Amino acid sequence: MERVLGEIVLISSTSFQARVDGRIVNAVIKGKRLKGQEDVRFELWDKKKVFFDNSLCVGDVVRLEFESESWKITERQQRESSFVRYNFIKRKLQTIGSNFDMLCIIAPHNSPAMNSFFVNTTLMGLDGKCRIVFVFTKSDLEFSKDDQNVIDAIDTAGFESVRVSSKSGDNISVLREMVESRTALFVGESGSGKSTLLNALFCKDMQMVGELSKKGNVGCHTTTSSVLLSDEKLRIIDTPGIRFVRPLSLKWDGVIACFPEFSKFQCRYADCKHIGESGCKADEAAGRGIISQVRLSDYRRMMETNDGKI
Ligand SMILES: Nc1nc2c(ncn2[C@@H]2O[C@H](COP(=O)(O)OP(=O)(O)OP(=O)(O)O)[C@@H](O)[C@H]2O)c(=O)[nH]1
Ligand SMILES: [Mg+2]
Repeated sequence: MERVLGEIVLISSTSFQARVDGRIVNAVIKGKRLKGQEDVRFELWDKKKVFFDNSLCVGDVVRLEFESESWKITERQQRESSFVRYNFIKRKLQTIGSNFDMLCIIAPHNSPAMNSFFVNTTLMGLDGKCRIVFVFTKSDLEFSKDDQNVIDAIDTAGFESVRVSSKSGDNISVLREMVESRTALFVGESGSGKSTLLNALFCKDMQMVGELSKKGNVGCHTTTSSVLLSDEKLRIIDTPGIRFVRPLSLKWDGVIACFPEFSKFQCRYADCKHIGESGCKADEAAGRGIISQVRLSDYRRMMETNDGKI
């Protein structure tokens, strides 16, 4: 019996597509339960509260065997990194990609409108260490001073960012250089231009692109499942649009790691959560421009959304 390692490149409702020795094969899970390692995220998430939906995701490295004329997946290897989001329908956290070494958080300058809450809280879905780049798309469109503030706040917080336009070609070669020789995971709201950007980077139509809805100027969920696309130089995981991560049961260390600039001020109590406790210095720091007011507001909104579950 042939036994090999492969990687999951696409998941459909009934089976998986895996790349094995450079070719794509269809495979199913052998037996009822897949053997596998614990995920990296278990360090950051409260194991007692968290429910994960899927046993496999795009990017997973798996062991397969060829048996009775078909490929069977017998085991998943430990994930080096992963990205989760809360699935409102299934009421579970769902892993949408793994084993990437670059996370691109994609937000449009406009159309749909810049969503600072998305920009400032999406990093919470990441588990594992990797290069993080905020990609602000559609730079050919007009944007407001408030939108500019959101972008500036990301720079001030110390994150890497790039502004691109798939339409005019602005900075596409800069981003291509950044993603080359890496595995990049694209996450963003529906309509933010992820698939268009992927096509621009590959210089060919790899993914379908959707129009925005005429009514709300929002995306129409054109990409419906994650997919790993690659050529000799690029490896990019395109994902379906997400509204926000909602990191229920992410531990405090995981939350505060997404706001590294909050270490620039010191509150009276070391375990201050910056949500109005006495001796909290967050507002003063925002007033003095040490941290951004937008990021502090989004942080507090996220803490409320999570119902104090952190
Ligand atoms: N003006 C302008 N429009 C863009 C740009 N990039 C993408 N668009 C438009 O934005 C719309 C949505 O693009 P998609 O690439 O389908 O967005 P997506 O993020 O993949 O959306 P989902 O698959 O639904 O998650 C399309 O109408 C694109 O033509 C850009 O750089 N400038
Ligand atoms: Mg898409």
